[in-house]
Amino acid sequence: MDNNTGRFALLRQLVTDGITCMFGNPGTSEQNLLDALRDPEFKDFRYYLALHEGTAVAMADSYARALQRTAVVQLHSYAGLANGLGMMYYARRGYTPLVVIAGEAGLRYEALDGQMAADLVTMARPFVKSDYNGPCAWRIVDPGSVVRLLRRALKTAATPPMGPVFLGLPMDVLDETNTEPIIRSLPVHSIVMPDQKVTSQAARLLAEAHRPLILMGDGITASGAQTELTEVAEVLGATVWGANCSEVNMPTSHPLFGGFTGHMFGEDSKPITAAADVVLICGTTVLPEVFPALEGVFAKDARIIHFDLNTYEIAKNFPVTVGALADPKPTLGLLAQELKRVMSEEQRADARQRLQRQEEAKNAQRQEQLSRDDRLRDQVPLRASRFMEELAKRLPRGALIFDEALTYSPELYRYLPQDEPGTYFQTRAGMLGTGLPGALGLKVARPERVVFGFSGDGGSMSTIQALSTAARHGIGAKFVVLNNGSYRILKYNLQQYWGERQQPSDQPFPEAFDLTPPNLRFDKLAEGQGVNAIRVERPDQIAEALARALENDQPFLIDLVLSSSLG
Ligand SMILES: Cc1ncc(C[n+]2csc(CCOP(=O)(O)OP(=O)(O)O)c2C)c(N)n1
Ligand SMILES: [Mg+2]
Repeated sequence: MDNNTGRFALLRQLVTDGITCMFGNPGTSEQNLLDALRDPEFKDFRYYLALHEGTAVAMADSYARALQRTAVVQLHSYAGLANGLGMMYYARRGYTPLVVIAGEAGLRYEALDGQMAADLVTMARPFVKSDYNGPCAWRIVDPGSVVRLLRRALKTAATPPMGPVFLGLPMDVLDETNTEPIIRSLPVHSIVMPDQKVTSQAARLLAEAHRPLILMGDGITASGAQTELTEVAEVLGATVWGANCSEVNMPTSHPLFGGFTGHMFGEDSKPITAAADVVLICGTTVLPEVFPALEGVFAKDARIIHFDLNTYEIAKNFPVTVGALADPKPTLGLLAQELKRVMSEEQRADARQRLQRQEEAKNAQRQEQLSRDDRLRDQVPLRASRFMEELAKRLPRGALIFDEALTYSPELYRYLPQDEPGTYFQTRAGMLGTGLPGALGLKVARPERVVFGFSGDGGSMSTIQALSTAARHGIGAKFVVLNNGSYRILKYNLQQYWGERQQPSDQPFPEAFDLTPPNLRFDKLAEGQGVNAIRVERPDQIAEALARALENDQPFLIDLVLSSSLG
């Protein structure tokens, strides 16, 4: 093969940057790139074939999250890009570093408006990360700038605040001779801290709080600031709530971890946020709900402190008292020191009391939930809590979980606390179908670990072809499909809508909220794609199903038939 063209240079740059694989779905306008991948030079580079672009991007997202490293996705022309855009938005909301590439027929055809001609850069722009210069989507138009632009893409994706970027690859440009040097691309260092005056002011305000609250999200994990965040919470006796929180940003079994503010309704999070007199916000958006509250989110005289690497999020919707460009890890570390220095004996005693009260309330609530689960343990149709209880007894230490359990996520948290950073990953941004490919990306990233992915029946049907990727590449993730025959979450949400309008909650739901008929058989859908599976309908079948799932390192699916009741 004539290996001095742009397509080879592009692959060499990826390898130089430590990229060892690509997720994708090819078409004719990427044939030259796929053809180059056959060269023995790239024999160690893996191409994971996904049979839908949503699956490819979602796999790349969780792979990048698990390794905290940029992932590369290859899509086909406008058609493949369009199919992948929803998952790119999902990655953007979670700051996942992705380089998405897509081929085009060639610059020489520009004037002809042929089949598949489309402005890929404009299509990608609303779905990629933006920086100072606008949305990070580019197209290579000169054979001497293939590597230059790829390096820019790699650097930009990995520079905080991270996110997906796009690069359009006209075929003819990649077929030209390329002599660009291949040099490692490095992210821009961004460990920045506000100056001492700012952290001191924040510490003073927080020390005086009677009802402090911390709102945090995935910016904590991106910075590796879990320990510092927990320390600040402990010193202050402040309850911590996750918002846009899809990773282990704080051990969830910690007494001061309050829970998640939720994805849907501002009216649900308002009682939490409005009760505080001083709020520390770090590494999150305020607030990420679909229907956020427009007013009254914070108490009238509350002091708001927001430290973030994404300055766009600071005071985006509500005024703040102190806002600063800040990397969470060093900034929270310094803040904890400063708090210890300035807090009076009385303030410390109050903080200890708050911690104790919160611990008691959390324990009482947990006991109540467990005894409710206990009453439902033996029910048929099954309750998710029974399955989670049995799984918790058998799950090996260090196992990774991908959670698109949606309406069953509370049961998942209850039995499988998320305490160890890097072991738990949740869907976000309202994107459906992340569960199956999410588990696959985790297993590709961490093949030595057991990986469980949870997904609803609705979510699973969106990306069901992910199972064929598992079988083809021998990716031994375990899938649990929570099969309740419905889009159950839509029913809860409609009930809330009715409630807000003083309408009865027992009206019939739209028929489109039910997935039955037909009676979906996920065990058969799995077997038809080369993945072994079992259907579980009764409590006494759970143990065997889990034993089979865990007996080897092959992919395996559990079709868990659950009660669809809204209780
Ligand atoms: C691409 C896309 N289509 C539709 C929706 C709307 N939606 C959100 S959740 C949901 C249903 C989820 O059902 P399932 O996965 O079965 O979980 P359950 O609610 O039953 O727990 C739908 C249709 C969406 N968020 N994204
Ligand atoms: Mg469902």
